[in-house]
Amino acid sequence: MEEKLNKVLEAFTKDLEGANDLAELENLRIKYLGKKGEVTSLKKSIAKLPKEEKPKAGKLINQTSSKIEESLAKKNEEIKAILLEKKVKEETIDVTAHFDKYESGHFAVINQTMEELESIFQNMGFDVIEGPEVDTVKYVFDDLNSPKDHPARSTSDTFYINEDVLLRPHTSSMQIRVMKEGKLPIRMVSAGRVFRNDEVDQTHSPMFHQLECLVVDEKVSMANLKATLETFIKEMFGEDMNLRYRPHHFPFTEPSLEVDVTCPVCKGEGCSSCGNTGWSMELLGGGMVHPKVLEACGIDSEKYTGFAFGLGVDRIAMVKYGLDDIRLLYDNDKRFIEQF
Ligand code: FA5
Repeated sequence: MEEKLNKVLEAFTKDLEGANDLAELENLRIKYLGKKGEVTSLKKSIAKLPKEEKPKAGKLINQTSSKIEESLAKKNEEIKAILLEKKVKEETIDVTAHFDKYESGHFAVINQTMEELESIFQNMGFDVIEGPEVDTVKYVFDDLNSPKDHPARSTSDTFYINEDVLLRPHTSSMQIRVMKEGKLPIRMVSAGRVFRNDEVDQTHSPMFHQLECLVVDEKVSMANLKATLETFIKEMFGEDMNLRYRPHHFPFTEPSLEVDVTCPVCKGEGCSSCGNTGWSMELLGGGMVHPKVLEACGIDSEKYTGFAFGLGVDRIAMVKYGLDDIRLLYDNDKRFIEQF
């Protein structure tokens, strides 16, 4: 029996050397220790041995089985280690390999301009506040002293949601909201989207942006309005920018004015883009707050005066960046957007 077992062990050792993967190991286990395996067959043959030889043969067979099992287990670990090493090598990340570049977005020009404007006014001591895009006829027209037959009230100019509620066509309703809070003095700006039934052209869009400015205090005068406008325009565009004031009419300011600045293309010399006037398109409207508006908001117009203006943020961006068409701001053409 001992001799037979030694031969089995010898054969197993040879087989084991040639085994290179886990499947081959399993085949070896079946070949030697399986139900019909060589060691198992010898075990079965014990029954035929003389009684006195049985214990020794049993012991030898068990020892052989254990040796085979141990060797299989050891080889199993070795093969697993080799496989793991191979896997790690194959899965190494090549940090120099090319991969698609991810582009991150940024604020649109309009939002950049709005933030720049707000920060200029903030530095001048103004509060920056936000307001609703959907507002009421009362705040947008009635309290702003707009006559019932004012053309801006018509449905052909303004987008109504119902009789009393509309998409604000200007940010001036924010004057009313702030004044009605009753905290004086007031120094505020409020920027955001506004909506008008305007035909699209080079300088008009049905959805655009305004920044409203309101100051109410004792002894506020037209000189304060001019000084504020001049400080902000020069801060935004540079010292060599001039302002042109033109008389105008708004129901909520008296007197009222409109403002243009030096043509950004020809610097005032006169060119085709400014129609040889040397001035930009109209940038803003403003004036001294009408006493009737102050009174509608519960402010004593004998004691307090104020100025207000509303500027077109889109047009400010056009002047700042030399854009000849407002549609560039809304077309989302990457060639344009990526320049900012
Ligand atoms: C107003 O909207 C007044 N609420 C401004 C105001 C405020 C006056 C406070 C007095 C006191 P106006 O309709 O002119 O005014 O518009 C103001 C600015 O918005 C214009 O100067 C222009 O820069 C811009 N704007 C007007 N319509 C459009 C449009 N369709 N597309 C782009 N910008 C526009």
